[in-house]
Amino acid sequence: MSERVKFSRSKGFFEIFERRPGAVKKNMSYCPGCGHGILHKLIAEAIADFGIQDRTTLIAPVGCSVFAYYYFDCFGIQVPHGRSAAVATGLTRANPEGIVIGYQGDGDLAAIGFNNFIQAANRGENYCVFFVNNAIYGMTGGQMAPTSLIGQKTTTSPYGRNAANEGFPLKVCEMTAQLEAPVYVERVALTSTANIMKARQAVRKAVKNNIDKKGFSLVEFLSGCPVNLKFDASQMDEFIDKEMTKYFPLGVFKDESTQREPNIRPVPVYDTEKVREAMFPLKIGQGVSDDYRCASKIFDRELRIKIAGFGGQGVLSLGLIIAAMGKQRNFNVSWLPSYGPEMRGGTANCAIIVNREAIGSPIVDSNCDLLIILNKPSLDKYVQELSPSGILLYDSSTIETPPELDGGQSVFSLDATNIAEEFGNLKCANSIMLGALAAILKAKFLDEVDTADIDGLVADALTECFTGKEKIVKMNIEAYQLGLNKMFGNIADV
Ligand SMILES: Cc1ncc(C[n+]2csc(CCOP(=O)(O)OP(=O)(O)O)c2C)c(N)n1
Ligand code: SF4
Ligand SMILES: [Mg+2]
Repeated sequence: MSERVKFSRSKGFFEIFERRPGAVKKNMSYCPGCGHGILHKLIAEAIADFGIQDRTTLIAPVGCSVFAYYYFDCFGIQVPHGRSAAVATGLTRANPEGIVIGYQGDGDLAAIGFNNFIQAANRGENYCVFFVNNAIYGMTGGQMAPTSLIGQKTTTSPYGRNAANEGFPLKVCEMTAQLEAPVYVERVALTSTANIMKARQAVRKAVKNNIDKKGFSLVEFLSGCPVNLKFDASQMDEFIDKEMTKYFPLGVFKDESTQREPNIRPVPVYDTEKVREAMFPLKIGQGVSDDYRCASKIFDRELRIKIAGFGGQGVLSLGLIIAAMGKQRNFNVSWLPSYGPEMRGGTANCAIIVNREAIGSPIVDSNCDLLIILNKPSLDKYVQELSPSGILLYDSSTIETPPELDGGQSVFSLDATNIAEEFGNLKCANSIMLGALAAILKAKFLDEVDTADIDGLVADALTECFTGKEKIVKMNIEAYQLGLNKMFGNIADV
């Protein structure tokens, strides 16, 4: 006997569910009587009928519908529990021509993902959410959901949900409809044929809104989970129609679909040059090519730097400038400030790591390659962290006695605070120290190319750190030059 297929499945589904592991490739994974299968069919039909398969992405949640992408013949993405709205936002913003369907259960949407969901609704993101309210956590074996009814027994509310203990079931449609942005909010039920036909219309309306860029649409589906609620299929429908609808009334809560104009957002920028311009403001001095990487030996391995002084001496901003220099030359950098009581008169410090490879930890508490110290308490506290081959640079206007070191470290000093005072701005002591550091690097550690590059690089980093503050940038470049020249003088004297 030959097999004749009278009704084939919608074109919105794959013919064969090849992505399903194992031998079963024709059936879905849902239990008999489950609402997910019915809703899948309505969505698949709508996608096929609107002819949008090639530009639709269905976001599968965590929950029983986690494998929705096995079935729908469109783009599919499976996201962490509750993160549907965040991913939908990225998808719709990055590709405004795409159709995005967020498919979520009550645990996924109304518990772990509620903030993501409500914020996306409030922003009027252009996508549609299909919310399966089966009043239970189906996948994990029947725990109480935010939408479980008062009195409903679940594995985590064995005596029945009690408003005094667990609060009231969340009315997601009612809450969403209160917001300005959403265009369409409706609750339907996946029970009788008449209800399913209404649900079908609701699916289509939401998808059409998405096609027309009308903004955020939500359809809530009262849906069966006969396995966890311990009903047969007809008892399940009766429970939904008689009990659930008492608390979750069906109907349209908001529909401005016809009044709304398309919601057109600014076109996203993919131009890498524009992104670079936005991240790195206009450069002063000589730029270098994008892929330039410092070739001097000193950059062959991770550089671990600590800067310390009194709060207010510009310790943290000096660290930021050095980190910006590394960033501008395509290094990985970390900058870890230490705040707290130290900002009120004690020692403030920051750690900077510059590395061609990934940085494991931003903490510098040993093996420090470069220690820049602006006051005596910091010297006492951090000098033991210097590596045996490290460089110590300290401010001799605040530290009178040079430290005694027993290893092969290099020690340099400059009376930066005094110089800053003469210069007319004490706040510039940090840039004077930066000049001193550049002089040391140029004289002892950098090759010719890096030596020629560093002044321009400092200017670029200052411009980045003080965006839009041209006078401050100019003043700090002058202070840097002053420190550089004085330090060169000191090194030459030695
Ligand atoms: C971060 C995280 N927390 C918890 C879980 C466990 N978990 C998996 S599914 C689920 C609830 C699913 O319920 P619902 O969203 O209502 O979907 P249903 O299965 O009922 O369709 C939970 C809590 C998880 N997978 N990930
Ligand atoms: S456990 Fe419930 S929600 Fe999950 S597939 Fe079965 S009936 Fe559907
Ligand atoms: Mg559920």
